[in-house]
Amino acid sequence: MTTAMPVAPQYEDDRTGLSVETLKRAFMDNLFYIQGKFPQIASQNDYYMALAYTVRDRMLQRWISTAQTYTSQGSRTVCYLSAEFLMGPHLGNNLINLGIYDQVQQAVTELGLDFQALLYQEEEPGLGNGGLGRLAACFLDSLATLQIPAIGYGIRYEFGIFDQEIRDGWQVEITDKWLRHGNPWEIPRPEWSVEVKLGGHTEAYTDEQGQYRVRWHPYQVVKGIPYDTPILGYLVNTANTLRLWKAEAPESFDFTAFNRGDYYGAVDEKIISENVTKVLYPNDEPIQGKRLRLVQQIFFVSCSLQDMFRILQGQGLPVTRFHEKFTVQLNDTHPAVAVAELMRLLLDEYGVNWDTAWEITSRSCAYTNHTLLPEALERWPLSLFGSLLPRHLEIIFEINQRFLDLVRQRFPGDAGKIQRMSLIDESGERYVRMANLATVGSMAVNGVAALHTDLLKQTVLNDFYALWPAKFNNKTNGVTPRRWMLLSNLRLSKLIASRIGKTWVTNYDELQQLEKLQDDPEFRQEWRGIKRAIKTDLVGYIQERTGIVVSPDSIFDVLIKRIHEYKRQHLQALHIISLYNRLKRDPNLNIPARTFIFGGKAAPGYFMAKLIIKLINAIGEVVNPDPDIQGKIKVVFLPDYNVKFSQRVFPAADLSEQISTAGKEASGTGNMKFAMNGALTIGTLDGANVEIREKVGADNFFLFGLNAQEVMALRAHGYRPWEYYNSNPVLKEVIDQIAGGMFSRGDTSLFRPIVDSLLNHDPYFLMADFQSFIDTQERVSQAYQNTEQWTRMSILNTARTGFFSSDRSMQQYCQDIWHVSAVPIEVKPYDHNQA
Ligand code: 4GP
Repeated sequence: MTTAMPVAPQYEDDRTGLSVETLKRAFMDNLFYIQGKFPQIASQNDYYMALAYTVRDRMLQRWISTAQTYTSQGSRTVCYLSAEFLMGPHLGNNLINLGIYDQVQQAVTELGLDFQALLYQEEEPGLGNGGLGRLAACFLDSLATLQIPAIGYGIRYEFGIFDQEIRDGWQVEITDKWLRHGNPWEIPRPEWSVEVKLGGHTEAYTDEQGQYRVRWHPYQVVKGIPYDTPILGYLVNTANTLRLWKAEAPESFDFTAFNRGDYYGAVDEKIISENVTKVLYPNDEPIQGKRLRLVQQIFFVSCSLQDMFRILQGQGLPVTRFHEKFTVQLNDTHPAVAVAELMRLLLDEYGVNWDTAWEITSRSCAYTNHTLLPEALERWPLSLFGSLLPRHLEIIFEINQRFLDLVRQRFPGDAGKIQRMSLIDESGERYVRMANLATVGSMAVNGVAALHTDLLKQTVLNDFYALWPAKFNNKTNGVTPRRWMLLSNLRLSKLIASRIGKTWVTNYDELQQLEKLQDDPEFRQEWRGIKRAIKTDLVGYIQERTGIVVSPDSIFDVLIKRIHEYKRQHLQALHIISLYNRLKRDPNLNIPARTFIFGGKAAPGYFMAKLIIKLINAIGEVVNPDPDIQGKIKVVFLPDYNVKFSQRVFPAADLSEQISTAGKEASGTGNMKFAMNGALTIGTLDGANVEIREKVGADNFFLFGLNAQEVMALRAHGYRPWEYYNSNPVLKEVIDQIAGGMFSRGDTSLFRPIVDSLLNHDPYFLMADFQSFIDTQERVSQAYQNTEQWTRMSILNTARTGFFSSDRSMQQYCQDIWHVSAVPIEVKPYDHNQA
């Protein structure tokens, strides 16, 4: 019997058409056929889902055509390995990139629904902590827009970064159940599942050709299932893939246990396996001993590399051409075990010899460092590493031996160097040093801002730089203009487009053309009008979330980012108190009103960071209701900082706080988003602030504080923070007030840890930078009163931040590190009956 292929229905007009009428019909169809609902009983989430599927349907043609093209052309592909992808809500971004934002808004509105509310309904995938994960998301957007073949590989955490609530001024962590209503953007691909081995022991043997080989007998096997999400470029046909791995128990294992009659054992196995991708680890906490975290790393790395071999072989290419087909970017050290895993796959699974395997591995991998903080440099206790990855440890030993031989040859008799450069830290308990592994196994190593790369070369990786200077390069971060301008600041984007056209969205340097408008009174007025309208929106949001009433005419002075002592949120707290004291003494002080807006999560185990949140809220409690200061200061801590939230805040800021201790912030990317949206920066010479200041001009940037050299010198010569306390009455008063219980209802113990830290160690030099910060804030207040001049500076900030588009970053990676080029995609109408 022959079975005829089913014939696809012929639509009168394409079911993925873009006319408003087709969109409306598709939306109602999806509500009916996918959600199984009709309007009378549909929830807001049903409507959101119907809309999301309507949009996804319009992306699939591009997605499939992209995959077909890459397959048929065997395109060289960037594989971006990252333990975090902080994508933010997909819907709005996809509408922008498809170019159908206006039509869809119209269709939804004509159906009687609130378009903005539907956009806001999306539960964002919080699969990252902060900068590093968000950077990965911006990079994917840019790669697709530049039509570069790329796959983002990561982990599909069931629970992303916790949601934050503030109760009685304290942070409370709530589990992030982002998947509870389903995720319309992903497609599972169980047919491409792979298995990852863990634990057990290895055994050497000789194969038929007389070759020395190693077999690994694992204790446990975990199955990885890929979930794919399309990543669409802006107004191009390219739709790349974000492939996230979910862990499950392999069926074969369940069955063995089941057949033994051990039903519960089988179920246990399943639970243990599924735990692997349960939860994202918050950073800024010691990772030592977090076995599951190491399991997550090897899990997603192994899944991803095996997936690449599947693709390679699917294209009929030999494994020895791996490095020609793929370039593997390691986003920090979290995926650094890729060096050992790629070696293992080549040696043990594909029988390649050591030298060839090493050649392939070290020509495939490249490593991006994101932090100089010593406590954040990953190292795994050797015992833990060996018990989980016995074969990888053997391989790492062998890499190390060969590598140290090279070092001895180049630097004879330098035992210190050998000790520092070894992949194994032997100074006490033994550790595997992941940054050293990544550096040795990579063809390129980059920092994320000019200063950071310099410091990397001079300090943390200095020995490696001396050995391989050409390996090191800088790639200053960038952010995508699609999400951070078009989507989050549509009003400003439209104003810009009305004057210089629309091509700036992908040629960001074109924003420079705004410079000629800096003195145009009408343009300035429109510019101000937009800022004020956005601020007014935020006023409503602040009131809704916190109950605090603020004025859109005050300076919106914003500090949003992870809470960390090096980022110095508490320096701003000291500033607020000093300003409060001045106003109490002189209520008629001639300064503009300020709204101090904070947002950010603290790692759940980071005591000081959580205490800083409490301090900020405690200051607000005292200051906000005080009638003496006539509303001139308001302190707001907005809870649950995430991508969705930040899209409201960046465009509303007048002043961007980038006040980390110089030498500590690798780059920063929030600093770029603020400046693009016309906020002026007050900042130290740290991370990418240095380059932002260079680009926007020193006159349009409020610089304060010690630079990185000065910080190092002060530390080296013996820093005595209490001397600043003793000699500066303003600072002394502020510290005494915190210590004396003024913000803790008389409790002198609550904020003691902050006070003690500042007076005795002050590892982040707040005391040293205090006066400079206060003076510079005073300059900000004066500058704000000259409205025309401020507007001019704001326009110039936007006009001169073209460099900070992630399109530029990605172009540089493509040219200097990856050597890949664009592959334009042609979309052929899909013939349902041909496929
Ligand atoms: C961050 C850095 O702290 C930040 O300066 C940088 O802009 C960002 O990476 C992207 O490069 N690091 C992390 C982390 O988020 O988890 O180490």
